[in-house]
Formats: sequence, C-alpha cells, structure tokens
Amino acid sequence: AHSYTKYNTWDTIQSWIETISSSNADMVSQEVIGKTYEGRPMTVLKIGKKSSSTKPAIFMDCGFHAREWISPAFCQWFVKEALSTYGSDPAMTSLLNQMDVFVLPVFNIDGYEYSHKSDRMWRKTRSKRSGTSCIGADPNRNFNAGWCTVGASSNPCSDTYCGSAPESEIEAKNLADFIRRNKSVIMAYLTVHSYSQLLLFPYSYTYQLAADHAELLKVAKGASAALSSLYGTQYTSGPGAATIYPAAGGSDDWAYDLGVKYAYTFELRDTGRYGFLLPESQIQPTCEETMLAVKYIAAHVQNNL
Ligand code: 0X9
Ligand code: ZN
Ligand code: ZN
Repeated sequence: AHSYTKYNTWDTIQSWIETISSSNADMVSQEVIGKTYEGRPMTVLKIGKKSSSTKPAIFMDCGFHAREWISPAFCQWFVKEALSTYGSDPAMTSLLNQMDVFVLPVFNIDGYEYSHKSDRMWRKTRSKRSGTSCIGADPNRNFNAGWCTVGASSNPCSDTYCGSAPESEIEAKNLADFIRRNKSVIMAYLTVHSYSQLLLFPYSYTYQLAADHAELLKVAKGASAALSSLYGTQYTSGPGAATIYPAAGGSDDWAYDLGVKYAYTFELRDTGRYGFLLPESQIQPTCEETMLAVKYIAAHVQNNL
C-alpha cells in the first residue's frame, strides 16, 4: 500500500497518481508527456486552483537517478502537502491561486523500477544500444547544455555516460519537449536529487557565472536558511561547477539556457552516512524541511512575476 513515509515502488506510485488526481479533481490534472524506454507512462501532475486564464507555473521533477529514492518520496510529499494545506496555509493558498505547479513524480521510471527489483545502486536509464552490452545513459548528462564536454563519459559502460546525442534518452526528450512546449508559462525549474545537502544552480558545464548569479545565490541562501530553520540541517548553495563538480548535459543548465531563470538542483539528505540508502525514518523530516526551501523559492518567483 502507498505510504508517504515509505519508499514506494513504481506500481504503488502509479496507482497513487490515479487516486490523488481523482480525489482532488478540482485542483489536479494529469498529462502523460510520453513513455519511458520500457513503455511506462511519464505523468505530470498539474497542481493549482483552476482558472479561466493561463497561469504562470513552476516545474519540479524527481527521480532522475534511479537509486536516489528520497527524491520521488519528496515529490509525493509535496503533492500531498500542497493539496492538504491549500485553503489553510496562506503561502500555499496564494501560490496555488496564482500559479500552477507541474510535478513529475518519477522521471527515470525504468531505472527506479530496476533499483527496486535488481540493483539498488542503479543510476542510469535502461535503454539498449547496439555495439555494447552496457545499458542506459545518465539522464543528467543527456541534455543539450555543453553536452558531453566535461564531467561526463562517452563510454556506454560508465555511470555518467552522456548518451549517443543530446536527448538520445526518450525520457530526456519527453521532458525537454514538455518544457519547450510550456516555455512561456514555466518560470522555475526544480530538479530533486540526493545526496549531499546542496542547493545548486547554473552553471555546471562551465565555471562562468550565470547572468542571474547574484539573484540565484541570494534566493538559494534564503531557501537554505528556511530549510535549516526546522531541524538545523545545513545546506551549501552555489553554482554546480564550483560547488559539486563540473558536469555538462544537466537539465538545470539546459532549462536555464532555454530561458527558465530560476533553475535549481536540490541534493537532499544526507551528507554520506547513509547516502543513497537514507532510512525511511528520515523521509518525513527530510520532506518537511525541503518543503520550506521549495516554498521559499516559490514565494520569490511569485513576488517577481
Ligand atoms: O551529477 C549529477 O547529476 C548531480 N549529482 S548526483 O549525485 N545526484 O548525481 C548534480 C547535478 C548538478 N547539475 C549539473 N551537473 N548540471
Ligand atoms: Zn542525482
Ligand atoms: Zn507537513
């Protein structure tokens, strides 16, 4: 059965998507943005008060990397929290009245499933290619942002394989197509990973500072402070290249260069004690503190529409 404090399997998440949509039909709509390599539907949930005019939006995805299980857990938590606090929490109410939040609960569904069934430490997609028995590409090296120039491998057997071309992975193409299609309304792009307790923003494919560096840093610092106010969890924020490592082909850099100014990558708990194997007992505190950071960013975006 589905639980917000457990790591749910894809089947459970898929039925949760149906249930949460039908029981909140006034606030939630679904769009299948395409299928994964193995044919699973990638469903984006649009959360917000229905409106006759088109609303500006925030896009958030989880589950890029298969083994980062806390990430899909956060997207599920976010949807629950958004729906259950709309109407009582003034910030959430105002946000969802004025904006929509697009949530893709699991981006790399095939990999997520594989990490449950076969290899807990799987990272990549599950696509096959000719000439090698190695499977998958790193979806966060597969976007068209300095593609495969740094911090990525052209070896299909590597965990950071950039793929045969930008958007060679169907999941990356589906997401990029959705964002291109909705470019005029998407004001922020949030992508949730683990672990290291970082809040990163462009660039990662170069050490050059983003044109909006000062604002991105200020908002990241504010969001990190909001996050730590709950349990004292410390986050470091900064541009990806200088803060974690240079790595090209990421979705954050790609979205930013497309024109989505507020492009952030979260690296959730912890700093390495459990790493990707974060105990289920930490799902609730991790999600509650991360909500504060996401809401901080959302409020800033809302104030700058
Ligand atoms: O390497 C990554 O893709 C991310 N770290 S992880 O441990 N979750 O794999 C960091 C992504 C930072 N952004 C870019 N490299 N564009
Ligand atoms: Zn990751
Ligand atoms: Zn809560």
